[in-house]
Amino acid sequence: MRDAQPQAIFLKDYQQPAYWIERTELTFELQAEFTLVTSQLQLTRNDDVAQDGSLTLHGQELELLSVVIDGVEQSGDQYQLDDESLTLQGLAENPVVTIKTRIYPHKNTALEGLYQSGSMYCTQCEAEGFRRITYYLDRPDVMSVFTTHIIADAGQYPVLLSNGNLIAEQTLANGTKQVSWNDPHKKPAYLFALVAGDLQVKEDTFTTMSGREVALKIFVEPQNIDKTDYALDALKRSMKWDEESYGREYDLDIFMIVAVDDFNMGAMENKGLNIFNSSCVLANPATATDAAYQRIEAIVAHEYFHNWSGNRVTCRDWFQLSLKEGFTVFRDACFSADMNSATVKRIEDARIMRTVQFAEDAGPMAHPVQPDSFIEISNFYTVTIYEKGAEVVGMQRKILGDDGFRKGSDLYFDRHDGQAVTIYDFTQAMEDANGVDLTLFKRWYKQAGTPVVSVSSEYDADKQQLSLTLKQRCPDTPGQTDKQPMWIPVQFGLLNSRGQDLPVAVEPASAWTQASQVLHLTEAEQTFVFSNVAEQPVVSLFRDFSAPVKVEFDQSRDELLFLLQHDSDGFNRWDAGQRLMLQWINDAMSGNFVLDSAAEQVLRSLLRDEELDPAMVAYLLTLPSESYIAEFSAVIDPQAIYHARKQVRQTLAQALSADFKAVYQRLSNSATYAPEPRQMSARALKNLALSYWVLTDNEGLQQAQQQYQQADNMTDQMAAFVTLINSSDADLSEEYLQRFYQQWQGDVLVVNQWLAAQAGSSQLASAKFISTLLQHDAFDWRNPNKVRSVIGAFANQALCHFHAEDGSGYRLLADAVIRLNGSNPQIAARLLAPLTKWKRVIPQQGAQMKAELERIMAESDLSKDVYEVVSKSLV
Ligand code: B3K
Ligand code: ZN
Repeated sequence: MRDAQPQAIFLKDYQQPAYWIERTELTFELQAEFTLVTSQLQLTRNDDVAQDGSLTLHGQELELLSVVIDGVEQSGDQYQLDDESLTLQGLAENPVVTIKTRIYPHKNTALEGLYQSGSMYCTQCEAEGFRRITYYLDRPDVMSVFTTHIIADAGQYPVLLSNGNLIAEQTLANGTKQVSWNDPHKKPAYLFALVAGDLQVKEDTFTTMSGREVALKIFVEPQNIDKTDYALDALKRSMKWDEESYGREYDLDIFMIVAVDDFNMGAMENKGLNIFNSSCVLANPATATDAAYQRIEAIVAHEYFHNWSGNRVTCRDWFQLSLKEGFTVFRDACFSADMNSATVKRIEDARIMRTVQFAEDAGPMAHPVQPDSFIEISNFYTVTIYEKGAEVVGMQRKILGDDGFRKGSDLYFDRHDGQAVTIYDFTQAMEDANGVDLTLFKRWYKQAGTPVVSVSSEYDADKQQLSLTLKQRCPDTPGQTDKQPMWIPVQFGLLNSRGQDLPVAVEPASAWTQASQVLHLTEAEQTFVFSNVAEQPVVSLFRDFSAPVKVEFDQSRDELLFLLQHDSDGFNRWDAGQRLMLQWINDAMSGNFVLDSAAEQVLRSLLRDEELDPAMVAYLLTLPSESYIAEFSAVIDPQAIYHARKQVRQTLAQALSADFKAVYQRLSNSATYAPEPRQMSARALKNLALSYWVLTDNEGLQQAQQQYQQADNMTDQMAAFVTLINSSDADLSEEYLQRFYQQWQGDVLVVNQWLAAQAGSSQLASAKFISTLLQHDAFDWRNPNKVRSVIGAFANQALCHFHAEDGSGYRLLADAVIRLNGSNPQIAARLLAPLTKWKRVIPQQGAQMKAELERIMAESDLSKDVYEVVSKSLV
């Protein structure tokens, strides 16, 4: 264990800085062994805070070469230096400070600050990476105009990029090149970016709503130039969508994207120069699956949308992270819903909330959307900040209506353009634009944990009245007890016996928004009375996943089947089916699962319904995943879940085998592949049908081999590959593992999919198998994508192996975390999540998980990142 325990930082301690930085001029000299950084800062004293003429700048892993204040070089006794800061003294009101540092990008394995990815240089500065480049006020409320000069070898690094507009470019006599960029928009340092490399560019233009032409450029390594079309198209659609949906126009004359292979996250919204993990931007039909295309569309949009929600209006401090992330995820989700199927998108979002976010809420790292404290901010780029934050924005739209929400967002952007603000500035704009009081609603930002709503209903045939009683509670979470009731929007409908929605009138009328069919649950317990209800209806609650809550509502299997067939809300059709399937899986766990014929008929009719969106049918026929089932279990028994799910899956495959085969055949066609919604939807169902078909019929397996050989696209090839390697025929599995690698070993992104497919396989991925995979030439501990493809896929998907009874899976994960703790702490901490659930897993397994956490805790030199997650998990 480390000697000094890392300290928490608290929201309540926020203070403005002693100085603002008006202008920042940076010069980077990229040399083979190191980089020299000269930073000239024009400071202005902040008269709003008490002054003593000193200023503490952040800095980490820097070699300080010199400090000059207003032309006077400072001697070592004129400033204080430690591992994390540089404190200057005796500053005037508007001093100019020039600081020189030396840094070592090629030794930077944490991938924060300036580092090398393959043959190129790139940066990642959010949240606190800029302090690894130079001493600075590395906090988001300090916004500055940046000018950047880059000097590098002209042959090796012909492309030199930074934020804003190119203002000068020259080749110097000694074979070096110098370029200068200026970004006229004030921004925090976390949005700074620099790229240097021998890159090719794909170019296009976009004409904004006011008629300005913007140059669009995607820079990639030469071998990837044929993988840029889709991202460029998604970018143009995003730019247009943001103009139409939010009235937001792009504000520079150039927008650049760069693809890099070594990247901790998906992508980064640096002003005018987005940097992307190559897996989130590069695609062509032969190498990328439909899912990858959809991911690219969403992430390109997300980073672009940040230009307003994040860059123009930024966060005052990192406790406000969800201000930009929750809002931007909400915006990209609406964009994806508009580009594809809104219902399917909602199902996908709910699956993530219910598996990953609800799990986070129920674990030791549970935190509010606006946290009160953190040890390491990198640990707070979570599903709670992002996805729950997006749900909280979405609930405001449900409450205010689409038009009211747009008025609120217009006011927010206009009022705070160029500012660094808080989450409550966002809600204030919503309140002011609509004349509503969201005081109660704001509890969603401060209370951690997933609220539970329990429902009872009573129908009085004589009075033709239905009463619905809703009670809410929210479990204790670390540091938070006795939660207050939340404002929960409950979108609902009542179905008559023909499956149609009944018109309703609700009492109390004040708790009901008729236009959006939303009940407002704001108290611990409320009863809503519906009158003129001519027959006993089937109740459909939380349509469209209108609030991120758990629901306890004891509806019969017949009612669930009815909703699955008839609900006018597609989301709730799916939800009813999942609730039913969870019951089957529970039946299977207690050894008495039988598929009744009514359910079988309904599933069959769904498969035969050609009017339904095929992607929707695919979701309706997909069993809850093992992690989804785990979240609905009081105590998690991973082996029992695995076997029960497998049994139900096999039973469905058998009962519906002829239909799966027919669906497969109906949807197989020879149209040229295109990553467009209709085709993607058809492929989703076709490949789901194949995955069932192979379970019962040798013919299915042969078809999978044929599909593998004939596929002209990765979606079909990968779907066939996954079924083949998971077949019970070990020789067949091995044969296809080899064949796939032989074909694709030259394409790193495809090889990563190959790694993930086997590492996440319940059939293959024992800890021993994974250990062998870690020795493969295709694996590299320094590359986060590869670590995620192997260790991440293993610990999050191959649950029966991760939770092997002998503890080998836990040991493997802990070894990986210990190994990565030194080289890439962010990735190490992220990988840990599955172990943190130990208290919820059956005791004999949980104890072994805990022992591995203790082993990690006993390591010396734990990073802040890993220390925070492990120490909080062991409380
Ligand atoms: N804002 C970045 C996340 C950076 C995370 C740094 N640890 C990507 C995004 O959410 O758009
Ligand atoms: Zn984001």
